[in-house]
Amino acid sequence: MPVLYIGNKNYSSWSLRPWLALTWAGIAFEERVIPLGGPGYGRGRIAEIRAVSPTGRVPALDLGELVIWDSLSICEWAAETAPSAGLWPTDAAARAICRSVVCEMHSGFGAMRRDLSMNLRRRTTPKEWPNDTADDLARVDELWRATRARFGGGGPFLVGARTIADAFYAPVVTRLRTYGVPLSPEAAAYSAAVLADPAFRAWEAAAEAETWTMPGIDAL
Ligand SMILES: N[C@@H](CCC(=O)N[C@@H](CS)C(=O)NCC(=O)O)C(=O)O
Repeated sequence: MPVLYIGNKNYSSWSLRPWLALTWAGIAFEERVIPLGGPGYGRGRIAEIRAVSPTGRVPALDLGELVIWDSLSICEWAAETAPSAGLWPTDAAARAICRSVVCEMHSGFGAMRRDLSMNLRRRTTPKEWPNDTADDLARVDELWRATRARFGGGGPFLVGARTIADAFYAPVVTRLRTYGVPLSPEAAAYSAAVLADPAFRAWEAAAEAETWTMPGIDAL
């Protein structure tokens, strides 16, 4: 059975994405959590992770004959392994937009990721963000509104039904909740749909039960 190596569920945003995609696709897998933090963290030098992932980072999916690293590659493998699961939309235009918004997340939003670390258990009050972070947050709201307005007629997710795009923005939904970021009504409705998803709720319950803490992130 494939083994998905992930970080702490409270903190590891990159791990949540393929975990959702595999779960939504109904692919059986075993998960193994490796705690983040400690010596080598942030440099891909945690020894326990380096033993299972060539980058020293999670997520990594061990298929026995090969290891797939990187959140997006694992989601792509899930889409190819379970083509009928609809992890990418069948409509070509919706699929192209899903890939655009996934790539935008995978390669961008650096300021938001710097200032609003994923921390599922935490709640803070709204505050003023640096300009680059505020720009990222405004772009997220705009991206969700525009995608839903054009493609979201068939359901509550970005292009209606759940896709890899929703897996990629699920950690962002939790960040906006953690840090009390004000949302447009459309973005708030989209967030509520993600937060109500049964697979997401299972991950969240496990995160709440974890006892590891990363004090640096809790101080942000
Ligand atoms: N581009 C990678 C990023 C993976 C990543 O940065 N993972 C973090 C945890 S969320 C990690 O393993 N950090 C350990 C380290 O940096 O030492 C992906 O999409 O999978």
